[in-house]
Amino acid sequence: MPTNVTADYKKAEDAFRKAREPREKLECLREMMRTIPKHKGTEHLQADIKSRIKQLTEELGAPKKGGRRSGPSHVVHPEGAAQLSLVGPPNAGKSSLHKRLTSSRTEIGPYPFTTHLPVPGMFPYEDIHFQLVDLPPVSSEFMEPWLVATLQPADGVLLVVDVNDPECVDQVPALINRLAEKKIFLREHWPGLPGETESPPGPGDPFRLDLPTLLVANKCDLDPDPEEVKVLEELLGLRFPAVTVSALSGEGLEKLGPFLYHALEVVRVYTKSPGKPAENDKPFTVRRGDTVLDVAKLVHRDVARDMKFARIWGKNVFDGQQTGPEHPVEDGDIVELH
Ligand SMILES: Nc1nc2c(ncn2[C@@H]2O[C@H](COP(=O)(O)OP(=O)(O)OP(=O)(O)O)[C@@H](O)[C@H]2O)c(=O)[nH]1
Ligand SMILES: [Mg+2]
Repeated sequence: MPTNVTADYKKAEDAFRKAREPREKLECLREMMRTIPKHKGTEHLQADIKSRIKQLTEELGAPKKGGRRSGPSHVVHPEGAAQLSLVGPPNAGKSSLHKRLTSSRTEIGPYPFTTHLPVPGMFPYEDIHFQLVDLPPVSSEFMEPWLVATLQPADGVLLVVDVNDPECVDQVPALINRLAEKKIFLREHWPGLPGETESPPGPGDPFRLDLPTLLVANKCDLDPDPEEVKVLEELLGLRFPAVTVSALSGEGLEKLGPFLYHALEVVRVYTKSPGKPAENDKPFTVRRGDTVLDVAKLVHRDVARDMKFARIWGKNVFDGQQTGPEHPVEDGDIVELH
């Protein structure tokens, strides 16, 4: 990362890191390209930004000069409390899990490489949803080139393996390496779990992507030894949090929702209008540390812009307490935006 960049460039890069929406990311990339000092020291970065702009423009389906786009979009617009990608070797049961958890119609097959395109689906947990994206497999021989773009909006990865398959000892490291070559790093640390982040925060390569990862040991109906996944991790020197499940019998799947909810530090906020009861059925979801303003942004851009103050009912406030936009919200808070 060249140090002699301008404040404007740094600002654009910060915005890029924070942006979740693919479209917003594209705007930030364009701003990075506009503001980057054009000299020898930034040539690499300029090339990197350009190729990302090209890739994302194509993925977002901006029509080409000829009028039609080249193929289906591979970028899934994030929805719900968080977006989790199902990554794994061929035939591990990613699609079976997706179907079971989200009631999607993703294709399942007894042979490898059944899934060819990303398939989104919503996985309900209590009164919220997590978005699960079913993906084609990653193997030592092949990874879809667009997968890199598809993974960008993800908040985390469910690394699905079939521990009964002896090949997974080779498949998992191969998959981790393939992704790492594309600057995508599967991480053991989740924000809501104890432990240190492995990559130091602060400036670095704007295009590296660190994804908190849960190891999902599938097909436990075939070998119900709960130690199997520990043996695998031991063997491979991995320390991902892990769950043992069966997409077939449903065993162990009840652990997924609570895990994601805690590990991602999801905070549910219910909004209400003055003089009316709270809308208790459909919370807005943010993350620990997020503020009243972040909630307002989810309600509507104009609401966020025009908001003066809020009244809050919840655990850490007295009933109807008046707060400013920067007040951090707590899970279960009821917020009235003014
Ligand atoms: N016994 C058992 N079989 C399973 C389980 N989950 C998936 N399978 C079977 O494993 C095979 C592959 O399942 P898929 O869900 O298509 O696997 P995938 O990981 O999506 O495969 P690709 O799309 O090719 O990467 C199918 O025959 C499934 O029926 C499970 O929990 N237990
Ligand atoms: Mg599949």
